[in-house]
Amino acid sequence: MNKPQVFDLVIRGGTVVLPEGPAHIDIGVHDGRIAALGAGLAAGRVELPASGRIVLPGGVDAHCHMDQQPWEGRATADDFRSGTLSALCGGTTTVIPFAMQMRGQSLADVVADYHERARPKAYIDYTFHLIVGDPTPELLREELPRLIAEGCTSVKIYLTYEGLKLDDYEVLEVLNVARQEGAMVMVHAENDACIRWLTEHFLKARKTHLRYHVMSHPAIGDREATFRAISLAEVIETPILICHVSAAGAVEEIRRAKARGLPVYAETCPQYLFLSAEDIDTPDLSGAMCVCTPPPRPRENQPAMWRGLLDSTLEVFSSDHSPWNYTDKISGGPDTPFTRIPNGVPGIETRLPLLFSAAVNGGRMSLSKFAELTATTPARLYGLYPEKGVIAVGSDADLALWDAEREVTITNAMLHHATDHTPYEGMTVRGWPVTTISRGEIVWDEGEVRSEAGRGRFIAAKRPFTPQPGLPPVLES
Ligand code: DUC
Ligand code: ZN
Repeated sequence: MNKPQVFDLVIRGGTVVLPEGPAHIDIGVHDGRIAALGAGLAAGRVELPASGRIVLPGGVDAHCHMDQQPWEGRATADDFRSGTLSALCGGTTTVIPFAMQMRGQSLADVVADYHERARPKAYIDYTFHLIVGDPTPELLREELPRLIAEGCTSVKIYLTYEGLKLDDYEVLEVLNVARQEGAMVMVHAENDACIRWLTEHFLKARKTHLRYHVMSHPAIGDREATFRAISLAEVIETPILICHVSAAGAVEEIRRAKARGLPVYAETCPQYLFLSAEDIDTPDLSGAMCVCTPPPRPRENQPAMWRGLLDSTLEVFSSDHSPWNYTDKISGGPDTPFTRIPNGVPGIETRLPLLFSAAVNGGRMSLSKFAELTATTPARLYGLYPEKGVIAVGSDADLALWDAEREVTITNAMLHHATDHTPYEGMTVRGWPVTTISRGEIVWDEGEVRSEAGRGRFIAAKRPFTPQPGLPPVLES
């Protein structure tokens, strides 16, 4: 990239988190990209002083839900306007929500509709994961390869959930297309029969309290489903990523698979580090704020999640932002049974500050590791790197300036999502993103939104893996 005569923007004198470590340098921006990195850069048309600030790559939130189809008549609170606004106020500059196909729907229609929903409203850049809930022969043969070629290069599948779950045969079919197309397959790995059997058992016994949500989604079921997903991917010889890993047993299966050299990747989310099963088991219904699947596990499970993050068994840290209103969660009144509570917690704006405070300021994690988990690795695994996820010459100028010392007590009132609660209400964190820059534009600065809905762009993701012609060699012989 040629150095321009005058930069559009110079971010001056911050501690800039490069892949090799932090450096005290300036960042010169031209045409929305990083044009130069170095000390003493020439003046820019706009100068942004950053001394005392940590400059991180803008976050890539690779698992978040917004404006998804209603669940039992209840719509998510966030559309692309409030969802992406909340993201950028929390230091995130790229989001990857889900275009969700359920049984009987055309995935191509769902994706076309999702583009219409996102285009006029998104504040920041985005691409889509494809949820395949109905892998018909036509979808596998035509739609899926076409949508992957058009820039949605990751596919999510479910091993549970009515209307979405695939059986093992269907999983193999999707994995095989992904292998041939060089796409990533993300798996929601819970054991469906366990969940259904236990749920029925509890309901028959009139055990409807929230705590039975946790008990009907046992961690051993996640471990089994994780091992099964890994095994099916091994048959097809294709990479997979296990989503929202919640429990020690699943972490162990992933660690073992990696040790065997399998291309298995994994993600965890704030709710498995900062919430626990005890938060759900409340005498009133307030525990519904923490109901999601897989559920947060007993508190003693949390150290295993931290170990998984720190030793890179879990290499992606996403929000799984699922913006259900609390009022909708408990719309069945004081006796709302656990089965009637929409699953999911909001967290797109709090994802990065929660981790920064506990991990970086807590002395567990370097700044470079934080950048890797929250931006660089998700960008790589989902075909957005090096445009997104890294501070490097030529990359998009997607950046967040952090005040590492700022203490903030989280309240729902200060957040920018449209959801009526946060499960992190009252938690105090140290470290907050005070300025966010998207493609060289300052979009959030010291509490002020300086951006418009609709400026975000769809990013056609590259194929993260090399397409493999034909069957895996072991099946050919
Ligand atoms: N679990 C999911 O799998 N997706 C959305 C929310 C949730 O809790
Ligand atoms: Zn999700």
